[in-house]
Order: sequence, then structure tokens, then C-alpha cells
Amino acid sequence: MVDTGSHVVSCGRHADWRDDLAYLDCWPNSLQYTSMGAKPKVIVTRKLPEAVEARLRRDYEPVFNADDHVYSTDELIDLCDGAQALLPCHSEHLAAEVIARLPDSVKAIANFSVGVDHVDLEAARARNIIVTNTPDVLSDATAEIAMLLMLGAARRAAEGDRLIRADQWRLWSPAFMVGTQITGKTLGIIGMGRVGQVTARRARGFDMSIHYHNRRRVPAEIEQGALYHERLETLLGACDVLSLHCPASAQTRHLIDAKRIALLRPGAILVNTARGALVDDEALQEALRAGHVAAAGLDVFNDEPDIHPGYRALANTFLLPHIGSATRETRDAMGLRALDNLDAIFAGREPGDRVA
Ligand code: 8YV
Repeated sequence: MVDTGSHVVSCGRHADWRDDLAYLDCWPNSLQYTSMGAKPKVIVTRKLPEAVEARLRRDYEPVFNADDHVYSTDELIDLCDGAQALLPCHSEHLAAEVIARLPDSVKAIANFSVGVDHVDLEAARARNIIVTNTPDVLSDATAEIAMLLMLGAARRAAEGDRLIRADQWRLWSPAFMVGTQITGKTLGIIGMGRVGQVTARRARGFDMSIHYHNRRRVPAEIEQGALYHERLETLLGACDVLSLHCPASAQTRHLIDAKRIALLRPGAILVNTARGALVDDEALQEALRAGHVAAAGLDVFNDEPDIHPGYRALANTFLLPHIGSATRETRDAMGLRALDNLDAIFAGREPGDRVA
């Protein structure tokens, strides 16, 4: 055990989780600064909540991003010179080429996000860089947005709002702004992870029956009576509303394509709070134009914020700018969770949310 002041690090060869990474070989060098009493230097790529920045100032040597712009790769690499960790958001694309250019001093990437599709985990593993995420703490906030999207899309909320703002509301009639009721309908969930489970719970409050597709069937206490579809295809034909909650990866890219959209019930509603990459934009827009998909509620997009312009032209889309986790409570919790992970790493412990 090496006592490095505030940071205590185990150097024994028995230090299990680091063995497979040959982590100890580079660890002592990286800790010279702590044994001299210096705090680890952390590059914080975006503006974080005050409580999170205060803790960073107290326990680390943070380098903040004064105007909150998105760093170019060159800027990021230059900033990382002499840094021990990076605290990025999903706005930073840490592709293999970027990770390959990080200085050797960088030992950890503590993400301010649950999704890690913006980080090449293989490349990080190859360089013995530990990567963490922030699960759990954003499930409630994201499930709230899933419900908002469901209701907003089904009840034409954005259309109604636009009409009033444009001072074009002239009449009421029984045929005016008629939407789809979600109460009592069937909700299909793709990805019964943390956010999917909370969304299912909230939807039950609207008497919705829950069907789901997941890599594996979840235990009965999580299912709460939800019907498991081993094949995605059978789920598609069974639901009135489809909500996406699975991670983006090479395997799930354009999971919702023209062929699968055709399997949805006519008049189905699609909701996406996960990642834009799950959806083939052209195919969804075609189905929205044809009315096969009655409406879509989207919080995430391909290439955001430069989203496919076709969505703006469609009246039956309810669009939000990736605000799934954007509550004060959740953003604080995400930042503090990222710091818990960093604290563990710099104390030589296994971080709670390690993904690489
Ligand atoms: C966050 C998200 O706002 O955590 C995620 O994966 O998609 C979000 O809701 C975002 O990632 C912050 O970096």
C-alpha cells in the first residue's frame, strides 16, 4: 500500500482488477504527482453543475472549459498534456484515433453519461485507460422524457403549441386536433435495462400493457407481468407505441429500418430517448409521411445537433433537443457519480461503473 496523502494506492501484485491490464506497470509513474502532494489533473470538457465543479476544485486540479464550446480533437489532445484523467460528455467523440493520441499520463476517462457509444472502448482497453459511465442516476429523468414524448406525439402537443403561437387557432370542433389515446394501449420496449424498466413502470400508470424485447429475458420481479418477445419482429407487430431504450452499437445501428417499420401496426407511435443511430431517418420519415407511423417523439437524433431536416417539415413529429437527463437533480447526480468513479480510480479501487 502506498499512502499518497489523500490518495491511497495498493501496489501489491495481488491487486486483482488491474492485473489483466498490466495496469500496475504504468501506475507508479502516474502517481509521482500524488506522492508529491499534487492533485490529479482532470480535463473537464463541458460546463458542469456548480456542486460538481466545486468538488472537482476541492479534490482535483480541474481544467474547465470557460465558454463551454465543443473542443476539436487537436484542442483536446493539447489540453490533455500532463493530465491524468478526462471527464467528457457524449459531445466528445473519442474514436480510436483520438484515444491513440492521448498522452500516456491519461489513465482514466470518467464519462458524464450512461451511453458510451462516443468512446471506442477497445482502443481505451488497448491503452490501459479505465473508462466509466453514470448509470442509474438518469433513469427517472429519461423515463419522464419518454412519457412526455409518448404523450406529446400521440396528442399532437407540438402542433397545438405552434398553432397558438402563430395565432392560428380559430375554431374548436369535434374533428379538431384529434390524436391517439395512449391509455390502455400496448407499449413495446426495446431494451429492458434501467431506463426501459422505469418507463414500463410509468406507462403502467396509464394502464398500458407492456411487451418487450431484450437480449435476455429479465427476471419475473423486473418483468412485472410484461410479455417477453425473444424476436424483435414479433414485438413490432404487437405494440401501439414503441419506445427505444437500447444502447447504440454496430449491431443496433439502424435497428429501426424500413423493413422493421413495415412490421409495426398501422398508426403506431415511435419514441426514442436512447440514441439517434438506432433509427434510419429516411425510412422513418417515409413512414411518417405515409401515416403508417402516426407520430414520432424524438429526443435523440443522428448527427445531432445537425439533425435530418426532414423531421422539421413533418407535422407529426414531436422533437426535443436531447434533454433526457436534463434536470437539476439528475445532472448533479451524474457529475457526482462521475467523480465517485474518479475517486475510486485514484484511490486504487475498482470504480463502481467501469465499462472498460
Ligand atoms: C446525457 C445521455 O445528457 O447519458 C447519456 O447517455 O444520453 C444523456 O441523457 C448526455 O449523455 C450527457 O453527456
